[in-house]
Amino acid sequence: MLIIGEKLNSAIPSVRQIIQEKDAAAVQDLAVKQVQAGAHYLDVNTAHCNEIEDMEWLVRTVQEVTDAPLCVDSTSGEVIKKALKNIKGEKSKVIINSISMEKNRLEEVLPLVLEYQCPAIGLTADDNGIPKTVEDRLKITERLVELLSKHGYNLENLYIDPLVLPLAVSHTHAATFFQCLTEIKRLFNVKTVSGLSNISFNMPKRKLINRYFLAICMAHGMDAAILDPLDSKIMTAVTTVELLMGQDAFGKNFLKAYRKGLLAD
Ligand code: THG
Repeated sequence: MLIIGEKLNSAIPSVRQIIQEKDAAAVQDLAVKQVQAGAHYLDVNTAHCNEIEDMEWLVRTVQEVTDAPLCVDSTSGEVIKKALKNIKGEKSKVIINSISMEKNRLEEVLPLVLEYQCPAIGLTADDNGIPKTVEDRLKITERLVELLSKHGYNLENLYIDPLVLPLAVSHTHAATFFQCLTEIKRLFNVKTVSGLSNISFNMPKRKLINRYFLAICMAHGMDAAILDPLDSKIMTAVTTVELLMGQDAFGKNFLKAYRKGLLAD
């Protein structure tokens, strides 16, 4: 599974502070540690700061210490454009997080996805918000898939995020999400992705819930997750589920992690 490290996000108060203070060493430490812990991509988000200027600084600062590709997390076309301008290597490796069927994203962000032919996360939302039912989320997925393929976009680069809603709001929200994962793969054969934390909002033992949620998502074929790779228990869950699902030939990765002392009980 593709791991997108979530730590460089200005929604986290301590991270917001180091971005505002332009503490390059602290940002670079978080970047390097996430990659060492197994992140394939680093999510970058400055929405809670001076979004445009701070995105430019963050992208430049992170790239000084790692070649890991970035997942640019913003609703604004201007911000994503600024991030892409400052990418050192292949711009077509950047994951654009995100597009959706919302008018502003179609006008501002979709043209960038098409121009750079980047991988992109497509949210199942439109100007009416996040639909409640599986059917309505599949309808938005269909509209996104049709629109992108009409413009010649390679659908292998599309990650649909069916948007998880809190269990505390409805006890069926996780089950709905799992159904979306299955159906998106079956009907459109595109990849899927999710952030984890929303599921446990307003519940105790959030990390515990997030971890089991991730394991069930993986069992439903989820291709990527935005998570905290510095949480050794969640990374242990990823390694163990991949082993159990037959995705780890000869248990090589599991045994390697075991020998390095990385597996938490
Ligand atoms: N889908 C898409 N993009 C997203 C999300 C999504 N971007 C933002 C968010 N959801 C994913 N990113 C974060 C970043 C940080 C935290 C949660 C989600 C967070 N971190 C705490 C910390 O690091 O201190 C706690 C981590 C933990 O408890 O494990 O809260 O859904 N497309």
